[in-house]
Amino acid sequence: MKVNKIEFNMMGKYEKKDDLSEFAFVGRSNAGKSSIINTLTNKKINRVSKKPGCTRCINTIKINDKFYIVDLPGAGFAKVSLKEKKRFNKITEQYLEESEHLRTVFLIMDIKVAPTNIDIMMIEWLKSIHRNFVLILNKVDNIPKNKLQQRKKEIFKKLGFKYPSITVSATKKINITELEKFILSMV
Ligand SMILES: Nc1nc2c(ncn2[C@@H]2O[C@H](COP(=O)(O)OP(=O)(O)O)[C@@H](O)[C@H]2O)c(=O)[nH]1
Ligand SMILES: [Mg+2]
Repeated sequence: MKVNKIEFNMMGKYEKKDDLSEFAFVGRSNAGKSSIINTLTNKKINRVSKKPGCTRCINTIKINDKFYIVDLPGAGFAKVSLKEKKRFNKITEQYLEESEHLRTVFLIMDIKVAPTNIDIMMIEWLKSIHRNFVLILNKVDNIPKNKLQQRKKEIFKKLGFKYPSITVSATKKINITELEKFILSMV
């Protein structure tokens, strides 16, 4: 993605300042959320945006004064008690429920191990609040080409539905332009 201008902001609570479209990224820790955002924007955003004490903040990344990438905290999700497991963390939930400018949620999954219980819970939760979402099946470079269709079949069979998805590799830059096109078509 050609990025001429980039602006970072961190919020401990969702507050909206303008009418630009937003695209949120969520995912189980280690699925590659940061890598995808970095590859998409050609920037090492994590290095700039990770402030100590703000792991529970929403990071917004304003691109070219046109739209926002919203990096949502989901880490710790796996560690919470069983009772709480159906929930994202509070700030992520509040944002997903309240944002009026959120076009799509990208749910980052590791294609090799997907769907994990956490992936399934996130999908169920997004459905329950009627949010549009697209599954990003990341790390496709870990799957042999001749096994890819089978792997995807297994994933959708376990999910019980063929949700919209984009298969990518952040590190090998595979299909990232598909993700880019999708975003730009909805800005
Ligand atoms: N093989 C492979 N590894 C990846 C890919 N994307 C991310 N990773 C690795 O997965 C690990 C977690 O990535 P990171 O972006 O920090 O995940 P996050 O916790 O979801 O933000 C890192 O070691 C990355 O290098 C990918 O497309 N292919
Ligand atoms: Mg990360």
